[in-house]
Amino acid sequence: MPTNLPPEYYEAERRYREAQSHPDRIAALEDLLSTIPKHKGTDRLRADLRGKLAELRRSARPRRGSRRRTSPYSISPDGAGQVMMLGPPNGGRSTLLNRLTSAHSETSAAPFTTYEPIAGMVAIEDIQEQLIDTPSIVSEYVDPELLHLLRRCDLALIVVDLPLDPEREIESLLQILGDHDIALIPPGDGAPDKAQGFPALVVANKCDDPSLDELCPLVVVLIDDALPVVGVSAMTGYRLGDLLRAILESLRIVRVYTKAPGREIDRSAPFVLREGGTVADMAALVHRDFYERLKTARIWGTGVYDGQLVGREHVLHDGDIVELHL
Ligand SMILES: Nc1nc2c(ncn2[C@@H]2O[C@H](COP(=O)(O)OP(=O)(O)OP(=O)(O)O)[C@@H](O)[C@H]2O)c(=O)[nH]1
Ligand SMILES: [Mg+2]
Repeated sequence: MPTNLPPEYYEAERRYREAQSHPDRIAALEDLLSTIPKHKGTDRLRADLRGKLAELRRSARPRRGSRRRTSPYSISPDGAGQVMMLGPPNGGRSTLLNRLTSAHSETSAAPFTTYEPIAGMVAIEDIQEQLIDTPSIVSEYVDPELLHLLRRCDLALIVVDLPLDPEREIESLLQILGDHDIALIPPGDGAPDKAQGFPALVVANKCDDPSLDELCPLVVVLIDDALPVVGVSAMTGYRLGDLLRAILESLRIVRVYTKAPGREIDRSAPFVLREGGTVADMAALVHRDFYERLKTARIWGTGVYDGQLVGREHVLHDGDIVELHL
């Protein structure tokens, strides 16, 4: 037990011990945490208490239907890609989720409002991708399940508070993830090699006033060009369109449209492949039979003449139109 704790700590600790109900215990533990000064000597104590708080919040969730508890982190992938927002408390992740999707996540000026992940779907041009809001990441405690979910995602959005201290927030987050062997890298060309690092964009939020835009290049310099930065305002909607385009580009997906011989192109819902995907990969998305029986395809699009006949291994490009021939 660190010796230099303030008197409020002992008072809050007493209230915590005496709390009778589950919600009271959670509230008292939150109070208790806020009384502890942040320094090396209190790291262990804060980590223990944050772990306890996470456990209390988890067990406070209502159990629906079956008695078996499924983790809120077991989110099934949906849409063309999974994008996970990460960040320190109060960056505005939940406000962004609410703004961009029809999902709802509670927001507040108080930190640590979000205590479990919440997913929603965002429409970007003609595709949908999954956007996940998460509890904030602080050095004292990182839920291992959050890191598992991150590893299964395609892209991370590091959401920081632009007017506050974005470079410190980014550096601290990189440090915390680094401590868990996760390096973030700019979304590069081609399919990401997750052994090299995890593709990420920085979202500098609360850029409510366009004059704050000037701060974004500064952030880029301060973080050594390590990750691309997009300045947005979840509150006013400023540059959210740019953010969606950046997400789409970073996901490195290829949208392909089908056409039956002699028919119109079906532009209603593209087939989505990863960059480098072939005609055979696309046939597999249509139907297993197509994948097995496909011989050739006609393509309209990039690097081919209109209606060019290609084989199964032909690599497709974004916007290509494909007529499969069995
Ligand atoms: N001025 C301004 N305030 C914002 C913006 N986005 C969010 N906020 C405010 O910032 C506070 C925190 O927003 P949240 O969306 O709850 O932040 P969060 O990152 O989900 O925070 P936790 O879940 O508590 O870690 C709220 O008071 C929001 O109204 C923004 O673009 N501009
Ligand atoms: Mg939140």
